[in-house]
Amino acid sequence: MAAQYKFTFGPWNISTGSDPFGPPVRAEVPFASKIAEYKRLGFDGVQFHDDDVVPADLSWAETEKGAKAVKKVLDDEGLFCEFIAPRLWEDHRTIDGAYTSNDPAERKYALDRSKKAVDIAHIMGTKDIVLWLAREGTYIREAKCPVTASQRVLDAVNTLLDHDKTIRILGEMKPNEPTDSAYFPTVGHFLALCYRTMDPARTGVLIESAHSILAGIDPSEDMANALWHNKLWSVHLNDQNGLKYDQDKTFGSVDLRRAFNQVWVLERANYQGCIGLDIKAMRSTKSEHQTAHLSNSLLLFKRLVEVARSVDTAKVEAFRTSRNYEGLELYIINRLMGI
Ligand code: 3MF
Ligand code: MG
Repeated sequence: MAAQYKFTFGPWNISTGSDPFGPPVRAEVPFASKIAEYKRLGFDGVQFHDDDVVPADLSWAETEKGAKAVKKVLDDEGLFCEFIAPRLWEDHRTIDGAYTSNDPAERKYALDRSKKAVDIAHIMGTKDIVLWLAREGTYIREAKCPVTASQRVLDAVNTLLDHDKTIRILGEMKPNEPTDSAYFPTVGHFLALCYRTMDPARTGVLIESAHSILAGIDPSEDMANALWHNKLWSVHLNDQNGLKYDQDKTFGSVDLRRAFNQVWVLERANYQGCIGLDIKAMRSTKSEHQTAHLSNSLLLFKRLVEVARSVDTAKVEAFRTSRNYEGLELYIINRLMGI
């Protein structure tokens, strides 16, 4: 079943378990061993940051050589690269943000590095560039001009669209963390930006469940609206227990109904993008179970697809016609409980 879906995750989803309050609890897994896990776990493709492929700031000759070597590893494993995301939040030159830093030299670094990420994507055989605007925001309102910041993000997107006329830009929006207040905090904000770019047809979104929840929006609502715009080009499915730090929990593990709603919307709208996961193992997880959060999420997604396909649409229509949403709710919950 679900043969039409392609499943992906990023190598950062197999992690050491370190958090802001404690050191690693699992050994670092070498890149080659992570790649070897994908097919075994039932995945088809890999999401990359630019520096997951090759370390940042190498010469172009070294970057090209390194990227070609990683592409060969993927080809040998029968995997594809879903997207490249410039990791603009770990460098000392992006402490105050990247495209929206107050320092022109730092803004230039961010743009140069992003263009290089586009060139890496070209070698890796993908047209999709994901922009998670991690540090494009502030801790206090007065630190940067927020109106200028909006223009700077638009200028950056246009610069990349112009740099390579074949790429697509996918904004991955998140309202906070690491900054207190992010520019373009929601999917809706970025969709509005898409229409102001030099090529709206090449700008869209990747929606992460937890990010929408942190913004107080049901992820299935965000997904449905982006699908209506024909701009939902990828997803990061996961789950989130209330308004706290970004948890990246196993898909469906907190709120099965909310997870089902996302699957329902994707299924009914004939979503064509990849099913990407962005999920962290619990810190307490032992090394021998360090990929269970990925296989469990995949299993839960597939089971929810089965539930969505088992729903009798004639029954749903009858409930709608008679405005019997109490009955419809019980019908859906019964399907989820296998009744
Ligand atoms: C942060 C995220 C990021 C992005 C990744 C690819 C580290 O909340 O979701 O994960 O998904 O950078 O865009
Ligand atoms: Mg994500």
